[in-house]
Amino acid sequence: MAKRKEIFTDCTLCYHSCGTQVTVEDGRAVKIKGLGSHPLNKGRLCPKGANALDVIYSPNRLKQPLKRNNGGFAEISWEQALDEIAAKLIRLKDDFGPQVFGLFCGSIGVENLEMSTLVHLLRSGFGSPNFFSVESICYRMRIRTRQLTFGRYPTEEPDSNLYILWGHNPDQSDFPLKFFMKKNLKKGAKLVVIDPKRIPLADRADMYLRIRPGTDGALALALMQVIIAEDLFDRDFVDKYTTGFEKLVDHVQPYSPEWAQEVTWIAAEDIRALARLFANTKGASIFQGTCTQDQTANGTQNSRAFAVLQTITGNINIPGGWVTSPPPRFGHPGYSVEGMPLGGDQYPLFYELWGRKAPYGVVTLIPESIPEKLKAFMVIGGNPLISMPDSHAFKAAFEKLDLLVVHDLFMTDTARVAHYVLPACSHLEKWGIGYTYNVCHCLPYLMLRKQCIEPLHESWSEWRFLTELAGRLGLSESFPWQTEKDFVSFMIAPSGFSFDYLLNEKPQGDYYAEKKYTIPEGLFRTPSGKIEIYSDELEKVGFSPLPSYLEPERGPVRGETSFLIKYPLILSVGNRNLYYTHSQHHEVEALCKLSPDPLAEIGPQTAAKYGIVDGDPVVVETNRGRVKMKARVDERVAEGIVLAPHGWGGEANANRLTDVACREPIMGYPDQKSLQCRIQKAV
Ligand SMILES: Nc1nc2c(c(=O)[nH]1)N[C@H]1C(S)=C(S)[C@@H](COP(=O)(O)OP(=O)(O)OC[C@H]3O[C@@H](n4cnc5c(=O)[nH]c(N)nc54)[C@H](O)[C@@H]3O)O[C@H]1N2
Ligand SMILES: Nc1nc2c(c(=O)[nH]1)N[C@H]1C(S)=C(S)[C@@H](COP(=O)(O)OP(=O)(O)OC[C@H]3O[C@@H](n4cnc5c(=O)[nH]c(N)nc54)[C@H](O)[C@@H]3O)O[C@H]1N2
Ligand code: SF4
Ligand SMILES: [Mo]
Repeated sequence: MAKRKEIFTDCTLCYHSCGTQVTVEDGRAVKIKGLGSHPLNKGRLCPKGANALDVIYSPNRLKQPLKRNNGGFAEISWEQALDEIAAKLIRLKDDFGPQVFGLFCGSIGVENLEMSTLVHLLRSGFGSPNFFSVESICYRMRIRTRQLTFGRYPTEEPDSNLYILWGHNPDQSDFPLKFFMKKNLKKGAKLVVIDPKRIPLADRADMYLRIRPGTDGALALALMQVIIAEDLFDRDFVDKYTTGFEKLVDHVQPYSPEWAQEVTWIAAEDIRALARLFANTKGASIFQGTCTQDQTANGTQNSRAFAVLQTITGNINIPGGWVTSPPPRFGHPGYSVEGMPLGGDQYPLFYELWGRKAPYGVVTLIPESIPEKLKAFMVIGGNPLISMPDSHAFKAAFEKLDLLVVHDLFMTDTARVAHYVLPACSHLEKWGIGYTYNVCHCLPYLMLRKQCIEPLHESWSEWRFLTELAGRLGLSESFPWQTEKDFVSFMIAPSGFSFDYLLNEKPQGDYYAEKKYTIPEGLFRTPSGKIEIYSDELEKVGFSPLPSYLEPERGPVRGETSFLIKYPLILSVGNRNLYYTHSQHHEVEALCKLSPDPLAEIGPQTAAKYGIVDGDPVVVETNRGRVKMKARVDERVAEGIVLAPHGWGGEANANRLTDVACREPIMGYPDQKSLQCRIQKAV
């Protein structure tokens, strides 16, 4: 009789970490379904999660270590790969110092806590400060900025009375939030959508504001202006918990709705109406695009403005607002952050706040740093040649490396230019931690990620790979755990749960903390102990201490005339697609059938102007390159803009269009949401 087990674990095919139930028969996972008792997804799975077994058992999985030779790859043993990689790293360290070794984790790595912890251990043991991740392209900016304002990181509650989807489209990117919204909208919650595309959710919204990409900061300033001018702010809250409000009052005077109308394309009356709705709703929340608002010229200041709006409307630590529930506490193996990562001097606020140094380099600086500053690079759970801005610049730089190592499940575009490609375990093949305290879901919930099946082929987990490599580099002391389970137990311990408790008593996971809506003394860990509407820290590094607005560098206002004539359309790259996570899952047939083409979306008038009809093959071009996609002509999309998805490979890789040199000035993020392009029918 077949040996059958039902295992509760999480899905890591995107960062939401939904709960799943996996049926394992004779050592093979045969079925996966949503875990009913998990508070985030409550038994549901998105199409990616539902097809997870096709990812795990894909015939395209990497099967054994590969070494580049004569333009191709040869299969080698793990031992040979590790010996050669270690020897090369030691030589480079002897010749040039440890800092020439850069390490990169993708999105799976940021939220995949044990993966990034292990990578940090290797980095710091080796002596390099140069850890990179999607942290300098994704939502670290919002974390930093909320820390700056509140001294901690409050997040959006999934149950809200007013959802302001500000460049965030849960239908595609936030599967769990969709269901919270559905439930609350039925109960009478209100919905506002601020987006250059009238996304389907906007059809049932109380207000839809069609905004010019990259101008969100201007809208935010005008909202503040109205809320203050019409005396709609929460005076008690402001008096009790904030500093700098008086300066804000003077500061926002010039930013009238009429001014913002010119900048944003949104009617002044709509701006007034939204200000009133927001200020008059308790339990309202800005659901800030998870990277939309960061990857733009005004990124840091956008996030600051949202934090200030939540504050002056009194929507902090009340049900439905932004809430400061405690982040999970995990074991910290005590790795050092010595030496400054790339960009620490150029973008000091990204690197350091109140003496606390962040172990992240700035990814936009990677291409220009190779080969002088970086000579060896390791990519674990990421695909930067597709996911990072300016693929041409990244590829040209990676080709100059003395050593590039990729640890992945698949032969990615990045792996193709590597010297060594190492097969990685999927999440069902290793132990780990799944937690649910992230972007838009303030749910302090923790689950043990269980090893459900033995590693397939010759794939190794990060723990095994990095422990073995560390041994060869003389860094065994940094990796003291005998087994992966020991390591995960160590990581879990400070949460208050033991490994055994989460394995045997609460396999479905458990709340590690209680949410509290109070504001006790000392909650806001800023220097003033208050919410800092006026930020001395921003002032110290030479930027506006109050929320401000900067036009996109390449946009219609600041761009040079000749450039704008050549590239007349606004380009925003990176709208999410429910069926894929970035460059992943394109090998799953069922998903490809549901979403077969990379679609460049344009409005009907724009299409007509360039002689394009729906379904035409088109070329989109910027100053950095060109891509081929299929036109999607849709009246939902504002005229004069092109929305292009990222994550597709080859000729449809939209990061051929983005520019590593076009950066947000405070934290160095790439502008991917407000570039300029042209579009034409492909011949
Ligand atoms: N299926 C799937 N889900 C994912 C991911 C994935 O790859 N696939 N990636 C995950 C990750 S890592 C992240 S960071 C998040 C990203 O999540 P978000 O950044 O929230 O991205 P989207 O939900 O795609 O929403 C972007 C919306 O913003 C609009 N938009 C574009 N430019 C602008 C602008 O300048 N201003 C405004 N107001 N709106 C604009 C777009 O039209 C679109 O409707 O998604 C996560 N979820
Ligand atoms: N133009 C544009 N570009 C963007 C964005 C945008 O909005 N516009 N969004 C950006 C954002 S917010 C993000 S977060 C990044 C994401 O950037 P990345 O994280 O680099 O993108 P992915 O394609 O998800 O790459 C993850 C890789 O990890 C591998 N992998 C999966 N699981 C494991 C595992 O357990 N172990 C190992 N070793 N490997 C594993 C996958 O096979 C895949 O190759 O993309 C960014 N790129
Ligand atoms: S949203 Fe989908 S891919 Fe992401 S964790 Fe949940 S089921 Fe998995
Ligand atoms: Mo992201």
